[in-house]
Amino acid sequence: MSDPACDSTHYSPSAASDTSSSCAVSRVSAVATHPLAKRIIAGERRALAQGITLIESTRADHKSQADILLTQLLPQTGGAVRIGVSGTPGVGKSTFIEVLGLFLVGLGKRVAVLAVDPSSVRTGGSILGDKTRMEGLACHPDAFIRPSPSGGTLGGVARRTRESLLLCEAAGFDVVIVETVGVGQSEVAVAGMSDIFLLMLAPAAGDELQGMKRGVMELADLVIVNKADGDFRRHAERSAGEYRAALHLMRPKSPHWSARVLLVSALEERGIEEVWAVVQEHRAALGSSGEREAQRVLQAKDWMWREVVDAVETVLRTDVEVAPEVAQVEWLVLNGELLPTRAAQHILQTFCSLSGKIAGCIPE
Ligand SMILES: Nc1nc2c(ncn2[C@@H]2O[C@H](COP(=O)(O)OP(=O)(O)O)[C@@H](O)[C@H]2O)c(=O)[nH]1
Ligand SMILES: [Mg+2]
Repeated sequence: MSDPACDSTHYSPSAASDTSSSCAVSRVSAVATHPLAKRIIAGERRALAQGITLIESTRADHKSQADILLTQLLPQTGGAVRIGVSGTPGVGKSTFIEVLGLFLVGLGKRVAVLAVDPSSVRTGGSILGDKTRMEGLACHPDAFIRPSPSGGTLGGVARRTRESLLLCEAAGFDVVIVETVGVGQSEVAVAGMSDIFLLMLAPAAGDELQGMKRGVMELADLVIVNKADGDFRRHAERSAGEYRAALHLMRPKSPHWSARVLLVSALEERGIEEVWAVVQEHRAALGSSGEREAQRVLQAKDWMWREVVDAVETVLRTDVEVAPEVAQVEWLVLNGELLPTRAAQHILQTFCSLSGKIAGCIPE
């Protein structure tokens, strides 16, 4: 189990001393005064779980505590290999992450697994709810598994996962794996918080390849064709060839890296070492060229803008005075009675009139 006692532990904000102002822009503080900060830096799993619970909380006082904690921990972050893993349900992600995770802890690494799954509220369970497939890893003292925060928009879930990732880094995890189901935008979100993005595919017939979303392939640094075993083996080999050909036709994601394709059997634990070798090769290629740092800076900037856009949209859609007007303008656009550009201008003007209200409107 992934330390359920920790996961369900609710952090008590009363124990924390909120010394900094929540409105002023505070720069990164070198002093970790938050009661959880030192314990997280010391690698205490329970404190890490409590920190993540704080991040996931929707209570305003918890939010400001989480901000303080994150700001204090920021200098300790950035040290992990951030791996994103995506693929359709049933492709074998959980099985693969379990095997890869155990391989890595076997190498002496500390491994954290997080999930981005905005559907968890609808389906009633998280993609990491199937812990049975990660039992070995979940029990390991050098591993930490955290299911997707339940509920909310993709933006909200992604933000909390990004922040949890930073906490895991502050806690000294060497590798953070972020898993997501292949549901369009969540892949973009996960690719936007990873150093390397692994797309896991099943052995497929040629026509399935045709139907595959090109955009998702373009995000991949490494395509893993899983289930290359038993009767699937031949299919897997042929699919790998087709994926290679498809990738060849796409523009490489980076001047220093062209996407690879590997065959894996998570079930038979084959191909795992090769995956890790490619991750390291990718790391070396992007590290020496300075691209990884540049990519992380860009990701942080994108994250900031995502936050701004999400917050603005939330205000426009939820504010009691403005939301009905926005809905009406939207309706006019839907009926072809108003140009989208005019509608946008109108909505932005309405937004400007709201400036006094914005401060308290951080999404979720
Ligand atoms: N044959 C075969 N089956 C696999 C492999 N990896 C996973 N599976 C099976 O595929 C099913 C779905 O696996 P799971 O890891 O839960 O997929 P997820 O939904 O992507 O997380 C399970 O029945 C696994 O046992 C593999 O490498 N080979
Ligand atoms: Mg799974």
